[in-house]
Amino acid sequence: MTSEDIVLVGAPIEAGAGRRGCVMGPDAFRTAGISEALTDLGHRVRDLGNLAPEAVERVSAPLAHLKNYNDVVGWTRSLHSCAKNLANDPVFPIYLGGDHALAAGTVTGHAAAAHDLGRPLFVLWLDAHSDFNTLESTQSGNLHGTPLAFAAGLPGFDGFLGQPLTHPVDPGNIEILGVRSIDPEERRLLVKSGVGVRDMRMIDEKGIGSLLAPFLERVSAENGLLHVSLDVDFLDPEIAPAVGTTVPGGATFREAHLVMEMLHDSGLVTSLDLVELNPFLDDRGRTARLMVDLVGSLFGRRVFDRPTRSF
Ligand SMILES: [Mn+2]
Repeated sequence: MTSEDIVLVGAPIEAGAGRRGCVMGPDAFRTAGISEALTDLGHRVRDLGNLAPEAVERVSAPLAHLKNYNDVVGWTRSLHSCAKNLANDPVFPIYLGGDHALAAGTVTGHAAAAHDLGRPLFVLWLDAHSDFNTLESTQSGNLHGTPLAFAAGLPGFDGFLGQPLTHPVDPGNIEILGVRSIDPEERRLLVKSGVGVRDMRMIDEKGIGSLLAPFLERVSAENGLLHVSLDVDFLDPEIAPAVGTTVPGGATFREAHLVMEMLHDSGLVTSLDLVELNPFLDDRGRTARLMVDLVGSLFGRRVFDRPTRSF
């Protein structure tokens, strides 16, 4: 596979979020020039258009407070199949969300494909939240708070694919970076599962680069595949207002680009989610453009390249 073949898959799901607007996300990424930005960097880009949720016969939610359960199940199934198929092609898929519930399908699809390839899948979750609630532990009932728990194989999610998840991601291969809002029960589940959690305080104390580097070394040492799931709310709301779940104190412009440049330099990333962009809340497209700029850094653009000057 060459990194030149990038496919864009729109997933206009908003059923997992607490407020409407993410349905416009894929088109906002397109309007912000995601294809052009990647093409300008020398990559070949194919936009597959928008996916639709699989039609599922009405399944009732296992618990009454879960919102839009049926819609999320349909999306999870179509995204799971799509991701599993794309992982077998020599392409780099970018999933344009849509809310973070889309990762229930993409991460598990890539995990299944990785198992068939005999390689471990690692997941870097860039997010203000850990999205590690189970169907029982979620207080809000918004399913975008649950995809990582599902992908890690926690119980209670058999309805998502209509069968038990055969190839969950090893929780020890998951790293959550930038988190600053975790529910008490989620925290307990994270600790018990052994997921890597690097919160903003650690970033302040150690620097984001020195937190990310050991994880990338481990992915490399174990010949892993690396799926990156980038939630808009990873970023500070001052620079990225277009998200329904803002939490103050997020990653800065410089920290976010450093992460993307380190990921590029590592050559390890094999698939990417861009989620929770809510264009209804944006300020003249600035969040969409920032997300596209970050994708540019992931694919080789150097924001902070300084030409050598002689004085
Ligand atoms: Mn999220």
